[in-house]
Amino acid sequence: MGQNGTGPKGPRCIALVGPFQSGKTTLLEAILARTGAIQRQGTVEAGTTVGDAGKEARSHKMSVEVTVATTSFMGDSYTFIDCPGSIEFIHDMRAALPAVDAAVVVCEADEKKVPQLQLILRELEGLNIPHFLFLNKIDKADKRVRETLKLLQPASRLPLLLRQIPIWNGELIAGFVDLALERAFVYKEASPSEVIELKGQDLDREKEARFTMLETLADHDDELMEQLLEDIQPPRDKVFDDLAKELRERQVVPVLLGVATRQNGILRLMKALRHEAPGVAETAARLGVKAGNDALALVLKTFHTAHGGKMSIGRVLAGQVGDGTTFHTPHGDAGRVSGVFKVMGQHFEKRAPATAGETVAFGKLDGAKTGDTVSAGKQAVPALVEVKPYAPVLAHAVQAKERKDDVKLGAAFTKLTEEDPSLSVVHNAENHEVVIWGQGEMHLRVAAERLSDRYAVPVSTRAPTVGYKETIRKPVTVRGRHKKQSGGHGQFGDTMLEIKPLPRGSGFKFEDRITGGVVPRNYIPAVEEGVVDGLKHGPLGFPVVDLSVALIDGSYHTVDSSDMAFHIAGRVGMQEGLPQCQPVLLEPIHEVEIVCPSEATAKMNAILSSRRGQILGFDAREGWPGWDVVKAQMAEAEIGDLIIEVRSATAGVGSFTFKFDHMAELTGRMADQIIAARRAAE
Ligand SMILES: Nc1nc2c(ncn2[C@@H]2O[C@H](COP(=O)(O)OP(=O)(O)OP(=O)(O)O)[C@@H](O)[C@H]2O)c(=O)[nH]1
Ligand SMILES: [Mg+2]
Repeated sequence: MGQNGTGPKGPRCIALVGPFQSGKTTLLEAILARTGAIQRQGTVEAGTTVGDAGKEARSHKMSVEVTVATTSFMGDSYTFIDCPGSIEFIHDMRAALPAVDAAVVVCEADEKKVPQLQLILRELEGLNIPHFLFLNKIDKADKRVRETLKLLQPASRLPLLLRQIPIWNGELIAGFVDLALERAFVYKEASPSEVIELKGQDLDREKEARFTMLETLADHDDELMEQLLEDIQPPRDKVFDDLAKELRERQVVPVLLGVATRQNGILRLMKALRHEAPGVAETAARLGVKAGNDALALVLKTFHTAHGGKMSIGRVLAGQVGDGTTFHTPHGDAGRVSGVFKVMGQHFEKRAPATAGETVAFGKLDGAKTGDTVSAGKQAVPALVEVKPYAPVLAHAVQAKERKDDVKLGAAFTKLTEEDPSLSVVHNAENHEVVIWGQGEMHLRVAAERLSDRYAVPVSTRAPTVGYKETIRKPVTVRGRHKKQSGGHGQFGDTMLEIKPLPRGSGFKFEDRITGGVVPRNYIPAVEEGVVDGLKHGPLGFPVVDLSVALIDGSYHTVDSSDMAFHIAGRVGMQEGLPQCQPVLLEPIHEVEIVCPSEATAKMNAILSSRRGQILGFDAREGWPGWDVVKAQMAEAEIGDLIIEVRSATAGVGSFTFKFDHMAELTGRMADQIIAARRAAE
């Protein structure tokens, strides 16, 4: 039985989330070591952690995908989902969150990371996921915890509830007082903290902080409020019950302290999770799962492992999943489970069937994707959640280093985007470029590394081609003629074309103004095709748009004329006519909406101006106090690597969306350079 009367609630699934580099992977390591799942605590520096075991994470010393690890504590199983902190990899966290019972938000006393914290708390608040704050790295604390909380509070919509206060030894934090337990602990490295007795000033501070905690709890508990007003000490069990209730009802965010590298505060965190975090029944209810016996699971991540084939990590929300369970997804069949595995980072260990609450890997299940709802009943259960990836912000053109790998590359793209739906691949039919879109520079770099390492297709990347086009400014009437006399059958086609500019955005129009059958009707489609052919590559090197071409005259030969001859005649007419029409370059202009913390808004304006941006205005971001939206029109060429500047000016949290608006003429030196570069490339 727990200290608040609630007992173990079976297997739990807990997400470790938080700003970039706050210590999530280290915390997972500390938890695994503390609960005996691993012998020794590894470090991120030495590359010995259970998390970040993939080649890309190790080499960049940061998490680039979720790590899942299961341990047990006081007889219950706990699966932790260590999520990457970088906003570029946030989709992995967003896809995993719906299935968890609670989240531990690992953060630091760092003002610069407050917007990131806010971003993550927003996700949790939106999904109604109970969460704790774990204030990590307090070995480096340079301010009072209460000041830190003041700093962090604006990031959270819910009140932060400090439930531990530090015991200072000079400039260092030596331990903590648990305000609910009313007990003081002195940290011991890698072993349980030692209980001590509080005296003097420390005791006074404890009383005051405890009172503040109770006051916050009393905001949602009238009985407790009365007790406080009448100066009655509430029973300890009542305080624990309130803590659990208000966490689960998402009225407060309890704050715990610790040092992940030294395993300080780990046991208290585990006990808080054990006693206060909801179990799978509540989570299933939150997701709207209907009670039933058929197996149902949420796939939080799929991996294509080097040896074991595909693995789908799933939280079982109902029923039992064993070898041979056949799953369906709302969009078709997911396949048969071939092996159920306990997950420890990149290590998978075959195990017995999994029951509701457990988080395991399902072998094979080829049809499952990250985020899928999979069910084993006769009829597929509709998707419990749909996590749409954020719009991509950066693109690279990708090419297999060796031609022979082209087919393999296509298959690798499929696996890559299945594992990480925040990556997308677009084939540009116009120039045959294959472009991969993602959430930032590191995201795309890791994607390219994965193609090379995980899928054995070495690739090269470069900036994608900007969608330049060209148009004309002057009308012209031109003759397009094709005549060939070679031996027997000749070729003859003769056309007179009137080429005229059209307003921006009109595209292309073809008009047949032939009278008297000077060009027989059946050849006219061939002329049009030839003209269209001639538009593919204008005199400046780009597709030609916004013009009309009328076939006004021509002649034919009863024997030598053919579709082919008229097709060529039409194309020749365009090739001769267009250069006389004062061709001009067109560049795509997009409407861009940047979101950023307000203190970065001035910087955004400067960035936009330096990139030929036309600022349309800025506004407060709706529903996001302390954030702005800046709107601008910008040339596609300038948007290319815009995200890199936006991120660096906003401590990683700024982002943008964009939408094509119009094509605009570009003249002068810049245009000359683009045209020259195009010629050089051809
Ligand atoms: N001093 C101190 N350093 C810590 C503590 N916890 C983690 N670190 C260090 O902080 C750095 C980042 O730790 P990680 O565990 O990789 O952080 P993370 O949150 O997983 O990082 P991402 O997943 O990339 O966002 C490493 O250098 C850790 O050694 C701590 O409690 N105290
Ligand atoms: Mg990490």
